[in-house]
Order: sequence, then structure tokens, then C-alpha cells
Amino acid sequence: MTLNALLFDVDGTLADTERDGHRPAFNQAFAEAGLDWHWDVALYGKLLSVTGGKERMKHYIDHYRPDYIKPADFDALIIRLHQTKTRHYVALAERGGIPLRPGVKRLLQEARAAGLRLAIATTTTPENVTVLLEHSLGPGTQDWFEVIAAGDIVPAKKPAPDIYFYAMEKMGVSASECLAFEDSENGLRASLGAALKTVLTLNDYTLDHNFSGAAVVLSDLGEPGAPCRVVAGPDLGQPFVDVACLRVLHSV
Ligand code: XBP
Ligand code: MG
Repeated sequence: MTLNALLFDVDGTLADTERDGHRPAFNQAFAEAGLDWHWDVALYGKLLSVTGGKERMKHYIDHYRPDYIKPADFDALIIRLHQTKTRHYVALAERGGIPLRPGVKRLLQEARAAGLRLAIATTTTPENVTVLLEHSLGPGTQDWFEVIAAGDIVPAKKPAPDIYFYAMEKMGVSASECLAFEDSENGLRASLGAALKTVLTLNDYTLDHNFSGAAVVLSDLGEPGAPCRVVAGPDLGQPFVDVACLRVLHSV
């Protein structure tokens, strides 16, 4: 089967959004609501085991704040906090405060030129994706993606494969003609659960994750002047990932 489509995760894959994007946005929302909740860099790394911002806040309360007495309208509070958090995240991304990871823009441009179809499959909120694309990839670039599958559109978030199934169904493609791009163990479980060969680019929060099953594990996608490192898997034979390299990874 030839390679026809690339499916991208967003957080940690297109950009390092978690530590300096989502985390401070959560903290701003907590402070604005007068709550004494605060997520430092290390704690946030632990909380990332739960995907989805609303789910993550509930997990924090259940596992780290036995002292907190939930109000009767706790679920509504979580929804309000998440809306405020999204507002702060969007404002940061609009200021261009969240740069793309190395090689992402180059590979997307090359993939488009090669006629590959593109989609997004992420757990984060849709507005977060569009603002990141518009301000970090460039104006109008959300149109590069045939499908932006995001957030609560599927009830079961990663590591469930549902968001990938949703994106592939919308595109009318089968897993065997696609490659997925992920950065985390939960993301990889989702993509492998959808039978997708997966290119893994790790980051500081995912260094010690289990990436068995990935087609290749890389430091990043690399650039001509800034080579990537192969952490596990086949030698690329070149310093950066391009479409030719993706076709080889897809064929084995
Ligand atoms: C991303 C997530 C998201 C973000 C926060 O995981 O789990 O919850 O951390 O975004 P993945 P929201 O990269 O595997 O898709 O607050 O909008 O959920
Ligand atoms: Mg991710």
C-alpha cells in the first residue's frame, strides 16, 4: 500500500505546548478563580498521564488534593475553569508564544508538495489547534489539513484509538495508507490501537515513556543544519525526516 496520508498529534508533536503553554494557562485559570491549585513543571509531568484538560483537573483533585471539598456544582466549575484556561492558552498562542518543533513546518510543506493528505488527531480543544496553526505555522494553514479531529468530538480520549478512527473515517482512508506522528506513550497507544505505523518524536516530558511498537523514535524531525537523533529504530541514513524517508518507514 502506498503512503497517502499523514495524521498529526498536536501537543508535544507539532509544538512543545505542555510545559510553557497549557500548564501556565491552567495556573492562570486557577488563580483567576481564587483557587490555591498550582501545577509546577514536575507535577504537571505526572498529571500528563491523564489526557484532556478537564479530565486532568478532576484527576488532580481526586489524587493530589484530599483536602479539597468539592462544591455541589464541581462539574460546572471544571467546565468554567477549562474555558478560562483555553482563553489564556489562545492568548499566548496568538502572541506567537508557542513555536513549532524543529522540522515540522518543513515536513508539512514538503508533504503538501508531494500530494500527501494531512489531518490532525488530538485530544486538545479545537480552538487551541486552530490558533496554533494560524500563528505558529502561518495564516490560512488550517486549510492544509483535511480534517482537524480534536477534543470532545470523541468521548474516549487517547490512549483510546477513537480520535484516529474518527479522522480516518472522515478522510475515507485506511490505516495501511497512513502514518501517524506522536510524542507520548498515551498518543502511541492510541495510534497503534488504530493500527497506524507511527513516527515518534519525544520531548522532555516523554523521555522515559514506553515507545515499543513505534516505527522509529526520534529526538525531533530534524532540519538540514540541525540533525535529529535516532533513539530507537532504523538508521534514517540522513540528518532529518523528509517524505522519501517517510515512504521507507511506511513500507517496512
Ligand atoms: C494532549 C492533551 C490535552 C492538553 C491540554 O494530549 O492531553 O489535554 O494537555 O488540552 P495529546 P485541553 O497530545 O496526546 O493529544 O486542556 O484542551 O484538553
Ligand atoms: Mg501529544
